Amino acid sequence: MVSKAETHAMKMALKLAKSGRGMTFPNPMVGAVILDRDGNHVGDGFHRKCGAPHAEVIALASAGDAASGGTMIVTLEPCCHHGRTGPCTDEIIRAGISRLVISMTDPDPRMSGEGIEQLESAGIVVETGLLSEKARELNRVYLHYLETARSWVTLKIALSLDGRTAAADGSSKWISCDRSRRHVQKMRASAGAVLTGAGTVRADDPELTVRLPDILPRRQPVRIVVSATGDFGESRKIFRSQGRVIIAVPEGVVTNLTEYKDMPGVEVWEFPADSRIRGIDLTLLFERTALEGIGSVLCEAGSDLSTRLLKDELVDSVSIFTAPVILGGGGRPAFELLGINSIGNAIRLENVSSRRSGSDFLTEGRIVYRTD
Ligand code: AOF
Ligand code: ZN
Repeated sequence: MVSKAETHAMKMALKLAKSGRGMTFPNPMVGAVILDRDGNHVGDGFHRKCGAPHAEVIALASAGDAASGGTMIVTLEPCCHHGRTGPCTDEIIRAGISRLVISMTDPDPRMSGEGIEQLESAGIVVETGLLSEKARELNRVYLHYLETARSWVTLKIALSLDGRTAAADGSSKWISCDRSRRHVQKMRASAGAVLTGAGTVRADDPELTVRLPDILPRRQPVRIVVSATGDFGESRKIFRSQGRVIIAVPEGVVTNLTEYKDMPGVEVWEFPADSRIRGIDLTLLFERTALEGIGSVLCEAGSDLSTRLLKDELVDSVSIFTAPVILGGGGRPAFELLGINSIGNAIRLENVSSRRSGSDFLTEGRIVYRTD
């Protein structure tokens, strides 16, 4: 049984965990609260960034002696392994915690369910599963990485009411309203990287930076441009802007890229050329971004790249802005053919939320690919 005070404390721990957003990957966001024997809040903590002390250790330090005989409420099963830091289970036992309320178990393969076992053998009463759906949603990037070894990919699209991204001549400024565009800036600021295709770079010459003064990020997100040929036309803004820019290309086109390679902040990532596809294998790209510590990638691209991402089952969630504008059949579609011939094969979103965004609507949801 979990008390009201413990549920309240778990909500607080989840909120605390969020303070580490964008800083913890490939580790999870974790928050912990300590209540003393009488249920008073005597300590709390969260995981600030990868490599820094775990939430449990910080909470114990802030509670000091008051932790003895108390309850720890923590959003993730405490670790029992030596990673970059020592095992939290030892610290919890040493501090004399008598009860532990955990939201979700830890799928880290180094754990194999042993964290809880160790704590129980030390005589600590353990409750698991409180608000676990919330904890899993909070750590979806971490969970996804453990499952796939890839970054989480969000596809962002701005559409007219009739599902078009641009008029027949390609013009699209500005389909969505000012408020939605500001929201996109926030999405960029909290993403590990922003991804686009060379087609968009050639057509729009974008910077893809975060520009609003009130939401200046600690750092600009990495920008990634995928290209099959290394041809960016006359567009140079993205490469000349501040921050890190990655050009992802198949091996062999690098000779076209000498001009960019020497620009400050610009890197070229080469991937094996594959004659069956034009360009690179995007699965490899997202494995590499994950290895480089980029947990989530926001894709803002044209229909070619968006279609490929969906077809390759690499889109994990979508954020679609729908604006009160009609462009008609000549307008550009968001996707090319996806091989969906019947409604039964439609791609359906899960965990869908829909809300107003100025004069637009923002629909967000996950894409779960069928395994059958
Ligand atoms: C965190 N922060 O607050 C908790 C974590 O390399 P390490 O030592 O930081 O270990 C990372 C693992 O520790 C992580 O995969 C997860 O299993 C566990 N819990 N990690 O970064 C925390 N509680
Ligand atoms: Zn730990």
